[in-house]
Amino acid sequence: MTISDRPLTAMIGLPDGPPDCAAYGRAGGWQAVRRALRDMTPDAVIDMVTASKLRGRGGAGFGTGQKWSFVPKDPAATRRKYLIANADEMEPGTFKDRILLEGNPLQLIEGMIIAGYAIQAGHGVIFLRGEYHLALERLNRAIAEARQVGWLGEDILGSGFGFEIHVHASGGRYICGEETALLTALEGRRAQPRSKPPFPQVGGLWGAPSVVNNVETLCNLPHIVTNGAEWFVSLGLGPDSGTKLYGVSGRVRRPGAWELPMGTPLRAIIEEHAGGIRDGYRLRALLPGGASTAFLDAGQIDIPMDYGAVEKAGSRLGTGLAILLDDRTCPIGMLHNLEHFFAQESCGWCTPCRDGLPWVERLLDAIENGTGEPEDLDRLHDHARMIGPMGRTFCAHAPGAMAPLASGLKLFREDFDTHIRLRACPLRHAA
Ligand code: L3W
Repeated sequence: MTISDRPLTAMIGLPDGPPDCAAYGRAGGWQAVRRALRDMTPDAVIDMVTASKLRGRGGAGFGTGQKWSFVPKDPAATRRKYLIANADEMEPGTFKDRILLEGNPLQLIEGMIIAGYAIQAGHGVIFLRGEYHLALERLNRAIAEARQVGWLGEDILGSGFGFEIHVHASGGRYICGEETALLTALEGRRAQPRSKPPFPQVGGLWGAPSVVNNVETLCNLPHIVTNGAEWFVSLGLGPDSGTKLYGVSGRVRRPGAWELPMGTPLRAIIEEHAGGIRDGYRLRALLPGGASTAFLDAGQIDIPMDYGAVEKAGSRLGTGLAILLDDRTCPIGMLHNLEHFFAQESCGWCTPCRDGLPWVERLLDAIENGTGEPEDLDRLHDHARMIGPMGRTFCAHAPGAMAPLASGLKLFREDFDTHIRLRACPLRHAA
């Protein structure tokens, strides 16, 4: 792979740490913002990003150009539109945005100026996970330097376009990553999701048109504007364009994250990049893109990791960072751990989620610890049926929580039965 085949991480991991404005420029940075602000209209930038087929990298995969196109084009409203980078990376098993934030904050800043210009927003906000202390320090340093040399502020490059960026460190709840809860939190209120529509692009922060894009999505923009939409499309191996930060955690030889062509087969990610499963273990199943995706069976690892292929296999690409389950880890224990997280992170606004998730957690706790009854399985199925589909709860939190449960109930049926019959975990029983 040449450097231009992994544009997002080409400047990451340098011996001197993240580049400053001058080093970033010497390595090809700032070309895109120059091109966009000097030679392109905002609509031409939106058209280019639409043609690149860039899709949101936070999990949902919505078309970026299409999302921007919903923002009203009122020139007088420039100061009252917002661009928000969703850097609240709290999805279990996911650590891709952290690499981009810590490794090259200027790439995100350049991407945000381009996005801000495209939608004509005067203000950008980076909503950052509260625990990302190093990223906070590096982002603030990079923003201050960019402001000092004129990449941020009034009238950038004499274009008449001005843009400012502020960093907001999150109070630390998973729900803040949901775009409408994020907006509510930014307004200084308790982070509860809002109903959509109105979508943020029309009525977002303080009611103003706002776009919320994931960090990885925004980091792709300088490369698209510099190299063109066709180049970006050519990077993907299948129907989706660009590269993706894929990752693996679990019992592999080299857990980590790697920038690879979009559509790289899951097997190659696990075996070549993560070094394969550790000796003495066997792969049983995996969550392809974070805790809120459905389990895939070990026999499905020949699928390409693109949005359509993973969906066809019964799950979602999600964040693209897989969590592996091996044959010596109890699947009920893993599910219990995941549902504990989801129950704890429910915002409490709607009853099915607030009451349903702790109930699921208690049932899994009982089964794992040998006090479960056969009827508990029916109760778990009922929960998956009742709060799994979208629309039964206020936001996607409970449906996300039910994705591993519903798929786990099918895939690990025997494990559930054995736990209930033995009144103990068979793995612990055998040890
Ligand atoms: C205008 C319409 N806009 C959809 C926009 C919407 C949003 C985007 C996606 O995220 C994902 C899930 C998990 N008119 C629109 C429209 N939009 N229809 O498109 O929207 P949606 O509703 O499909 O998804 P969402 O609720 O925004 C759910 C992932 O988030 N997740 C966690 C992710 C965690 C990380 C991390 O830690 N880095 O990313 C949890 O559920 O994968 O796919 O902007 O406005 N008709």
